[in-house]
Amino acid sequence: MTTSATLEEKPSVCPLDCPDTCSLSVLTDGNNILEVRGSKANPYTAGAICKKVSSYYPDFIHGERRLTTPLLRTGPRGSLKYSPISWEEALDRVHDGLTQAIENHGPESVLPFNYAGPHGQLAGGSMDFRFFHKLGATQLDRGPLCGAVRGAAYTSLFGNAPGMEPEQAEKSDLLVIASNNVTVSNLHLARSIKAAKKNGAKLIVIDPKRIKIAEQADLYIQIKPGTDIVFFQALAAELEKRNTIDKEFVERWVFGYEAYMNAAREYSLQDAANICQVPLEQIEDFLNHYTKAENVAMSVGNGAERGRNGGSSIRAAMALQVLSGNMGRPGAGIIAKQGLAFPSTSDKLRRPDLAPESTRMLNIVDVAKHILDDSLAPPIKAVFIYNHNPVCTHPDQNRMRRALSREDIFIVGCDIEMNDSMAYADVILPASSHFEFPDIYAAYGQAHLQRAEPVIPTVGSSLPNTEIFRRLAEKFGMDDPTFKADDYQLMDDAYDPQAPQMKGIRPSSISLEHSLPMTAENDQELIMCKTVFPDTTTGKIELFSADLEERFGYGLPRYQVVPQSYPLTLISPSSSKRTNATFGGNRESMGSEVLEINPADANQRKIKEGDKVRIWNDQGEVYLIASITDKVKPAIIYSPKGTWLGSSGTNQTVNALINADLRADIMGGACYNDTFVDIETI
Ligand SMILES: Nc1nc2c(c(=O)[nH]1)N[C@H]1C(S)=C(S)[C@@H](COP(=O)(O)OP(=O)(O)OC[C@H]3O[C@@H](n4cnc5c(=O)[nH]c(N)nc54)[C@H](O)[C@@H]3O)O[C@H]1N2
Ligand SMILES: Nc1nc2c(c(=O)[nH]1)N[C@H]1C(S)=C(S)[C@@H](COP(=O)(O)OP(=O)(O)OC[C@H]3O[C@@H](n4cnc5c(=O)[nH]c(N)nc54)[C@H](O)[C@@H]3O)O[C@H]1N2
Ligand code: SF4
Ligand SMILES: [Mo]
Repeated sequence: MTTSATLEEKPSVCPLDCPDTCSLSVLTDGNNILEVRGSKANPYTAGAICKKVSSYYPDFIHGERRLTTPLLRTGPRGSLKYSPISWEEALDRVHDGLTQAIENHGPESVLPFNYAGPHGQLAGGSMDFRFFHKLGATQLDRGPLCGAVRGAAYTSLFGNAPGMEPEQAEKSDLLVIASNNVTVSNLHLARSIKAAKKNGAKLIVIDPKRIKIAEQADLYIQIKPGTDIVFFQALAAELEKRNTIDKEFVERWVFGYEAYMNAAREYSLQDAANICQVPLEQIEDFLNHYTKAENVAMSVGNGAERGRNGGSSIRAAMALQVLSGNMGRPGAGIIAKQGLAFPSTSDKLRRPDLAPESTRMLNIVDVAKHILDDSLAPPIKAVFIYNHNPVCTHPDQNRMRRALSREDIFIVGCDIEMNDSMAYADVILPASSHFEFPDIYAAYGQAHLQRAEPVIPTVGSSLPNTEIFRRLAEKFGMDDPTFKADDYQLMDDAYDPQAPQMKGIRPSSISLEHSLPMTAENDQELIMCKTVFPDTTTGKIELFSADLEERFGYGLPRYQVVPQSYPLTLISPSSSKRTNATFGGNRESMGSEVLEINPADANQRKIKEGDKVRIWNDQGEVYLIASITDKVKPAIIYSPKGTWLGSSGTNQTVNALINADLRADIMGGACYNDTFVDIETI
């Protein structure tokens, strides 16, 4: 029995795919996670965490879905019929399955199918990458599932130089929040916004949905999704007309001004009002706030990237900050890409040099299509799913399920808990959670490097990803020291200990009680064009990108009209109950998910509050519960991402309705939000 004397608070870090990467304090009795709270080790997250982590983590670690032993499939794929086996047998079977594919079709017939489930550098991608590189397996371009469009939009302007830390927003006198559901997706920014507002700052929110933060806004703009490009280009042209372009800044720092403005001048404010479905007075109001403010901070989230105008919209939003000279001062800038502040040495950690030259690279969004393609040379014959729940998170869920149902491919699954994707695996390897192994954590929404030690022993016979791949490497005869590096060596391979921001501290010895701030030189905050500088080929901020022109024909952002096949547009953003599909198995998530719909659309279809509704298109159908609200625009409906199959009576989720073959303008990004559907009561 547990006595209070054995209870202990231990430091940890949240590993979920969330920009904030909170420092945690975990109450444990030595074997179990009893409570998860925020800690002050990271001054940005400073003791506050989201409700889902505090409420659902103990069940995630110790609940009935937890995988505690290797499993062998004994029934049809998806049937959840499995028998426990030993690690020895499991690893032998994985070895045999992969070897058979390699012998018959070559190493590229093996596909590591992983995304970013854990954000620790070790669990997220270290020994596993070394193993698959050495094996010569097909490589996966993972960015198109999330982040690559927004990331490339940013780096096309600034190169690999970090944007402003979210804390700096407190020094701004105007905050522009576009396509970012702050209170759900990156809640600590809401705290900085609150602090800024207390100092008198104004807030503008641009989002098709009147999200929670919009309730506090001085101006809320309910934009039509996919049209921000026009909104921001028209504003750029108007700034020029009003003579409020910061010419000095542009002269010194900007490349491609004329080309950009030429394109922007095509749109008047009235065009923007028409195309973006925004009242002209609101656009005028935006301009008044914007030109009056001294230091504007802008956060452009991922929402807008998930459509065909994604890259263009995000670039045009960021370009406005450049044209107006909102850079070079504390509180003026773009809150983005803090990840670039960390001195990552990922090649040393992941060793891409071990892979044979010209190993093929596939877009992650195309995986199901490729698995089903018998003419692909070589075909995909073995799939290793880990750090990823593709059945619940990819577009075109039904195609993904058809692909993973092929009996002639060998599927390995590796996860912490049983889920809808693991249910397709031939062999399941139980992974330990981050509470059970050491790891090091950068972040993608703030600039503090953190480290954690395990707070409980491994649960059941689960093993950390690093150890699983060490053992697999050994099975495959990879006996070089590269494949034997322990977790602390891997940490030291992940970041450059000589980088000034490391202050002489080895990554593996970062304090567990204090995060390490990734500052600019001489401990200064990250201020573009003052303490950090554009890292582009021209050394300037590039409003015209030769690289995006060459790769995608998008040297400049450009609006395209998106053809619509059904009357309603379905947006599926972050849910406060889940991180992507993580915690989707919790009972709070297993009931029917909500569908938000405008009263006009509901009335037209005789839908009443709380009705069970059927949402469908050519690809699938889903049952959801109608919530009628004017928070959403007419013709736009909302249902959050990350539900599991069992949550809808059709055994499909909204991801079944998303077309996997549509791509954003740049980077081959998935178009979750270009989903067109119709809806009826059932
Ligand atoms: N409809 C819709 N769908 C979307 C989006 C959308 O906007 N709309 N957005 C997308 C976005 S933003 C993203 S990032 C993707 C994310 O998609 P996924 O990466 O598939 O989602 P996650 O739930 O974050 O994580 C996947 C799995 O990693 C496992 N995991 C965590 N830690 C470990 C570990 O240490 N070892 C192992 N082996 N497994 C571990 C978790 O248990 C979880 O099952 O989904 C996308 N899907
Ligand atoms: N609680 C929770 N937090 C999360 C996640 C989660 O699943 N749950 N997921 C994490 C991950 S992986 C990611 S990538 C981030 C994503 O987090 P965010 O950056 O917030 O992105 P989304 O949630 O996709 O969408 C945010 C907002 O964009 C709006 N939007 C959609 N299209 C457009 C458009 O064209 N223009 C404009 N102006 N707005 C638009 C939507 O209405 C939505 O309110 O959140 C992370 N944080
Ligand atoms: S999911 Fe995000 S907000 Fe919640 S604890 Fe983790 S890092 Fe913090
Ligand atoms: Mo994401």
